[in-house]
Amino acid sequence: MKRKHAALTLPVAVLLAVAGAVVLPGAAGAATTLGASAAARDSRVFGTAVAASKLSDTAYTTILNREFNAVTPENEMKIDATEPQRGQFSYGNADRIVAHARGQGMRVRGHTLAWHSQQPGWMQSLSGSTLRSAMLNHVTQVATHFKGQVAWWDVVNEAFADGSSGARRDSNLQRTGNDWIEAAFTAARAADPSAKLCYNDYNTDNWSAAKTQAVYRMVQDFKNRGVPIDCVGFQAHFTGGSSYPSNFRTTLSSFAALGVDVHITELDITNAPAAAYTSVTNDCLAVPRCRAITVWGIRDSDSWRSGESPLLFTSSGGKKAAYTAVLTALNNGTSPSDPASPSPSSPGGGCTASITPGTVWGDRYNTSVTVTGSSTWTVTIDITAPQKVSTTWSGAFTWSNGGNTMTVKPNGSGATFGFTTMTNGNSSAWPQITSCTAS
Ligand code: 9MR
Repeated sequence: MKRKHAALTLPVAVLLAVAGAVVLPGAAGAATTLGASAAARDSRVFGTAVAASKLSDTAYTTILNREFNAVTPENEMKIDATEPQRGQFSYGNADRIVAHARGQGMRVRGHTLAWHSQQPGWMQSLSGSTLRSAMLNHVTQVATHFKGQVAWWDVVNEAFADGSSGARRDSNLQRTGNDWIEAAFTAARAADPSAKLCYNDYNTDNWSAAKTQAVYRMVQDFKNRGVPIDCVGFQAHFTGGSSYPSNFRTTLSSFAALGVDVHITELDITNAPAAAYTSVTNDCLAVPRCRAITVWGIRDSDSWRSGESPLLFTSSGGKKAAYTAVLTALNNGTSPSDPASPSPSSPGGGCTASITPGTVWGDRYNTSVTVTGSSTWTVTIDITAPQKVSTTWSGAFTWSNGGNTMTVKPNGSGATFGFTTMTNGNSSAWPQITSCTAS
């Protein structure tokens, strides 16, 4: 896309920038790192999972220190790490990560105080009221140890069942009584009143999934009853066969409407398609209460699913196309609460065309475009070869430039049209609106 942009004549480039339809890469003021760019979008953070064992790897810390402004200890704050023997706490590795983060001015997402998994043997063998009080003591001790150093805690992790039941996950903690989650939140609030307290889960990204709806109802209930919850984490592991859902933005905005912040907490995507990473980033930017994006590792070799190469940096530390896509989306991004945002109805060519990314499959993805400012419009969009549009809807489409520039006019079905693009092996480009002209 850079080559295409460089070929634009200056007046066209200026017009497009003014219209808010396109911000050119490298435009004045564009940030050059993920953390700095997220910070410029209404003080968001861009974080990564960090392993204490890698803090001695300078290739790793060079990227960490340069790119990120938040960290989540990948395993070092889990129950088996922090209380390996009952009543004996062990904070060495977690403290090392916190010290590194603080030394770099990064914030820390604590992960996690109460979870059915990675319990030490002694906890696995407890049940009933003994387990309940051991769990609450753990929450209190760990949150107290890190008081003032952890900005957000994943207080409870993964407490809902997969599938269509919408039920709680069966676990020794769940069997202590349905109120174990709110008890954990109340204990965490008492131990560290200034930390933001989150519920965190996976497979809760699709708004229509039963699990998502069940978590939503729990958060709604907590807010109604005054249980101290401040935020909800969406892991966004689009790996292992799970794919990015086109209604993710609806999920984020619906939870935010309950009065909680939302975080994308463990993002990774199989083969790191740039289009899907762009969509996730834009979804967060579109929701003012989406305060954080965290990727689950730095280089592909750091990933828990390294075979799927799902992260933003290659194993040797190079920036992947997905990295550039995320940085570009952050730099182009607007947020309703961002005072620097261009007005969505800014004039330019007399109308504004905005892209909403749709479903992404392995070989193709959907895009829809909504035009505001005029009912008689002409929108031009560039597709980068070898990508090719295979299906269109709700507009009158014509083609030029060997089939890679499309011109769209209204066809009587409204102001939103859409199309499917085959990636044909190139998953690092995405459609670019080059003009919107009212007539
Ligand atoms: O990435 C973590 C990996 O190193 C651990 O072996 C694994 C053990 O359960 O946990 C991984 O992190 C998980 C996170 O704590 C919670 N959500 C799912 C993550 C991936 O499994």
